[in-house]
Amino acid sequence: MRVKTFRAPSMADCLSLVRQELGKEAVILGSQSVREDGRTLCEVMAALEQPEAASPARSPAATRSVAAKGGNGGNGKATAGQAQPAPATAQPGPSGDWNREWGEIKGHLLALLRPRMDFSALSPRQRLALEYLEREGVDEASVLAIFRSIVERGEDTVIPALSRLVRVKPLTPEAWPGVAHLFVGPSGVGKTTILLRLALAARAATPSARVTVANADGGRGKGRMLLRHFAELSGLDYAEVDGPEDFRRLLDAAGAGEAVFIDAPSLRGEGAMAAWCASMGLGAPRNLRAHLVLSPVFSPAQTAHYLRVYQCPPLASLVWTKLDEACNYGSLVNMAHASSLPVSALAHGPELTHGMAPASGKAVWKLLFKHQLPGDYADADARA
Ligand SMILES: Nc1nc2c(ncn2[C@@H]2O[C@H](COP(=O)(O)OP(=O)(O)O)[C@@H](O)[C@H]2O)c(=O)[nH]1
Ligand SMILES: [Mg+2]
Repeated sequence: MRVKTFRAPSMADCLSLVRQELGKEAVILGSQSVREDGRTLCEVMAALEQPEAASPARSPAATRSVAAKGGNGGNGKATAGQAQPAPATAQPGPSGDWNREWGEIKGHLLALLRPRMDFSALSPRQRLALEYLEREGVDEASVLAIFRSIVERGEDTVIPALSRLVRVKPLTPEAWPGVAHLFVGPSGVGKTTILLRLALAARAATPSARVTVANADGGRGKGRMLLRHFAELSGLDYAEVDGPEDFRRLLDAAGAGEAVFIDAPSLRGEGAMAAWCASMGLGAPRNLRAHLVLSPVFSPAQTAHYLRVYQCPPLASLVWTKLDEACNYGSLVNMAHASSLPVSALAHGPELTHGMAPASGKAVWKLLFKHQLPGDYADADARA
């Protein structure tokens, strides 16, 4: 989609600029009055669905404006009817700056939509809840999604809209039957720890079942040693995964009922995990599910970046760790919205024997609204 803002002294002038530049198919996203050099201008944001085949020499700016009669504040460059660039690029570039430009487009759209998010359409309790979520670091796009969801359905409370946005799928054998689990995410976030916790939980739940922990982290010594050591101490099977053949074997074992948990390497660069999956023969794996392990202590920019690094075909859920070290939990909502993935597990301490709970709606709400960690109350209460 190509998005541009246009400025002119009147709405009619603006629309004629839009037609001239984007054609009859252009969609008007919004309009507002703006002050420029002491003059009031009309600003229209318009979009064209069809991407341009080969755009002409790309201008560094995408806001076109028609200066009001009488010039543009004395520099004499712009006159009525003449397009004048202003600093607001919104046309996607050919390569890696797509994400930055999409961020800008979203910023423009949200700025336009924000005035339409009229909190007076909500009940006082809903308003308080949304204002609270904003203070908790829930971003504008997510608040807007919740607001629209409530208003469209005329609901009385906030929780149903939040539940549609932040879905949960507990990381238990019942909810994920016959699949192997791959834990992906940045170094130090707690992948090996959560994997071992889950393996120990699987062992405790069914002592007769075979439970395998596997290291796919190539040459990384420390995580591998930790895994191997704990596997030996706890009677878990241990495996090294170096290529497609090893993965095939493990996936077959998982399909046959074995509990399989695999530690993935930390990677760098957007798209890196998808490339790694392809190199391991995991382009479209039948029964492998990857879980992106993140912590709310990361900044929003970092969390969004990790989603781009670790996006891959088997990615199926988000696991949140180090909840005990965070001061708010808005990122759980933001990432649920950005990724459309359910939350599957919540980790809240470094100990292996406890400090992890399969996700439940109630556990997420308690965290978000009361800052209560899953370990602060009985498990049964979290699942209620
Ligand atoms: N406070 C806290 N520490 C954690 C949590 N999960 C893991 N850790 C600690 O974080 C460090 C890195 O964990 P590790 O599992 O090795 O991370 P990995 O590099 O992603 O595999 C270890 O010292 C863990 O004990 C958690 O939920 N809370
Ligand atoms: Mg590790």
